[in-house]
Amino acid sequence: MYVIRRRGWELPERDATPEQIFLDRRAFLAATSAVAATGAAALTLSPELALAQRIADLPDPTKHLYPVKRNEKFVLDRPITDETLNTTYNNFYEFGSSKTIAKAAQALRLRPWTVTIEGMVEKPQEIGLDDLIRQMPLEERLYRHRCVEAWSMAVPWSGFPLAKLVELAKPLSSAKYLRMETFLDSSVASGQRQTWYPWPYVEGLTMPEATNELAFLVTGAYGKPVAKSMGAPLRLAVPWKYGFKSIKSIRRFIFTDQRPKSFWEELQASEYGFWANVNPEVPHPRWSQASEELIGRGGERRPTLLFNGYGDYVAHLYKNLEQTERLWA
Ligand SMILES: Nc1nc2c(c(=O)[nH]1)N[C@H]1C(S)=C(S)[C@@H](COP(=O)(O)O)O[C@H]1N2
Ligand SMILES: [Mo]
Repeated sequence: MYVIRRRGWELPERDATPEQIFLDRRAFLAATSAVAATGAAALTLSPELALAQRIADLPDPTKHLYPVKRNEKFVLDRPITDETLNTTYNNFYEFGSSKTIAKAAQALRLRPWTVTIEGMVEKPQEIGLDDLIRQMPLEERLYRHRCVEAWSMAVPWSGFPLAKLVELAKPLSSAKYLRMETFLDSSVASGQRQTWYPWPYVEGLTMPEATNELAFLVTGAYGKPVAKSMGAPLRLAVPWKYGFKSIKSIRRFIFTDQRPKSFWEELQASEYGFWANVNPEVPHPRWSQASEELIGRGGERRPTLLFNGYGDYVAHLYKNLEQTERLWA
């Protein structure tokens, strides 16, 4: 007998009615094969199919690890953003270009999930996500998040330092960048059928950025596994950079000597550069970056801080860059 728990946090509050749904094996199999049989057609999601897809989620074997211990070093200057708001106001173009993708993102299957470590490393590897999570030192960090669109949130992330994954990967000294890629599966991600976008979503960091103390791989938020809409089951948080650098639902880590061209840089290089360090003095070509709106705070605005307030950790990384380099988005 399969016992499937439908987690309230995976859904907008208004849809989270039954706490648990119990199904017998036949119903479970019927639900799964209905999804398989319809294939791409499932994307136009009838309510029944949408439900079937949620029900077909496999159990999360590392769910019991949360909540994890908070690292008190990272403190906020503003309240944590309301969880419901944070899980329903998202940029996740794989599921659509509006902010209301939470429902569509429920089609994402989080298990099985493997990540690959490739490129300029001692030995390429493929690791099951839960095997990776079990090897990593999980902690909670409160970080500010500043979207290039001039809004911000404050998030209690759970996860582990990206530096620990780099350690596991054993990159060669010739590796200068870490390129990351999101999953590619247009049968679950309706946005990926919009072929004018350069899928998969790509982001990249220099090696000193990737091993900086602040760079954090997120597996959870709000004391539980991270919500699908926020980039489950594995996303990045680089809080001194604009939000688009924090790639969601990562499948591939590729060590390389070629500077990665990101999804947004590919689309519009004049607006979204490689560095994307938060800087109130450099406006986006179409709007000012001097201040930001704190989402969920009744329209409250605050002056934006250089490096989003994280200069003590990262300013040194950019001291020796040539004048010609574009430091900012
Ligand atoms: N794969 C992927 N990652 C992504 C995006 C995306 O569209 N696809 N959007 C980025 C942008 S612009 C922001 S602001 C953050 C949003 O994260 P949140 O939904 O947790 O607030 O995710 C970033 N990571
Ligand atoms: Mo963003």
